[in-house]
Amino acid sequence: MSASTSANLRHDWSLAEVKALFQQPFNDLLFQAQTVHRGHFNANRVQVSTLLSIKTGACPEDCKYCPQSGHYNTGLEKEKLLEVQKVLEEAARAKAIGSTRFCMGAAWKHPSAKDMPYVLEMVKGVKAMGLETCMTLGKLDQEQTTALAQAGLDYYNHNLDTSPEFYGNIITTRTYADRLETLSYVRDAGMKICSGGILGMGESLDDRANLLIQLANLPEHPESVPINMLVKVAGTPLENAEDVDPFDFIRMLAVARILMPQSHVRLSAGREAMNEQMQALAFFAGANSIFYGEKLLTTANPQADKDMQLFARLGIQPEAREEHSDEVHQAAIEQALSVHDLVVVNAGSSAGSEDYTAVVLAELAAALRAEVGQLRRLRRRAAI
Ligand code: SAM
Ligand code: DTB
Ligand code: SF4
Repeated sequence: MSASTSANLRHDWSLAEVKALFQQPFNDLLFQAQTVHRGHFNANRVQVSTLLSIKTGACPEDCKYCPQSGHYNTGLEKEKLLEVQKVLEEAARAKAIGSTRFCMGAAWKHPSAKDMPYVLEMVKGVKAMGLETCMTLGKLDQEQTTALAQAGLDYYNHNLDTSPEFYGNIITTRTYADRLETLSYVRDAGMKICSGGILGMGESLDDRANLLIQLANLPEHPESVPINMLVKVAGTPLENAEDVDPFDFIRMLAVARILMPQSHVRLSAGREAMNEQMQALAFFAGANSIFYGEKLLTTANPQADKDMQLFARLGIQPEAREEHSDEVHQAAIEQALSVHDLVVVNAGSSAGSEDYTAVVLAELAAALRAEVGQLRRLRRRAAI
């Protein structure tokens, strides 16, 4: 397959074709995936997103993999919807460690009318910080989808999780058709789709292939395709599920890359159980996105500095944030001014050879000292 233009994107994959990709010798599959990858992306850049659970636990759905389902006893402390300010603080932390997208997840069947205004405030606030915004809140209706898009939501995450055939073994409280409907609302509202699945729930090769076929045969490929390795949580029905063969997990990433050449394929949950060699192989297979920061929603993720050390050893650079319009900068400054007395705007250039931050801050401090001195003199004069 040629790996150059979007005209080559296919939406008509058959099970036989996709299984043939999976069943190639490992090196042939990886070579093909890496070739496709290089045709569409800089192979040494990886996008980094940070997750935050904005509403944890007591979910009415019965997803057998999920520590947040109220149907199972996983010992998780349930929490109410976080306050907007707290979410913005966490987003600022994510930005400070170099994340470019902030993904907010809620353990809901769907958002309620009561919660929507807060959720929309979160989107606006995070967007104003210059971060890409992503939410995963369960099923949406059309009105909610439009409201999220208007608030500035960039991505909506809603996973198909597995094949339509295997789905009923994992979830009974929400249908596959419901998930496809939510995805179509998200697309119609002009947002980007993040949708993928989980390996390690006892699914067959056909199920893995059929999940990827469902995603690739959508009218447009999801821009982001998270491939999760099941995190086995005690108390869930899948706590003792059989391990996935690491090479089969890499094969899944490689086939996702070949089927959806322009999408970001995310090496998603489960990295705590993967060694660095396996993660390097995942990037070679075409994964070019990760969740970054020490926590996923409720379970552990590698420490941020460990990830940066791995990137450095592999010569990988985190993907830069997208360029933003003047309006976005303006909104970010206004948002900062609404909570702080003093906002320092430091313009820089990625093309520069030196970091002038310290010089700019020193000059600003001198200017502020002069200003304060002048104010004091004026006050003294007024008092005489
Ligand atoms: N409640 C919303 C929903 O399900 O649409 C959003 C949050 S939910 C936790 C998001 C996704 O996380 C799930 O669709 C699933 O793919 C993934 N996930 C949840 N628990 C997981 C686990 N133990 N291991 C791997 N992935 C998991
Ligand atoms: C996705 O595909 N994986 C993320 C995100 N989308 C929302 C969630 C992983 C959750 C892992 C279990 C937990 O931490 O609760
Ligand atoms: Fe609820 Fe989402 Fe977990 Fe399913 S995956 S139980 S919908 S939080």
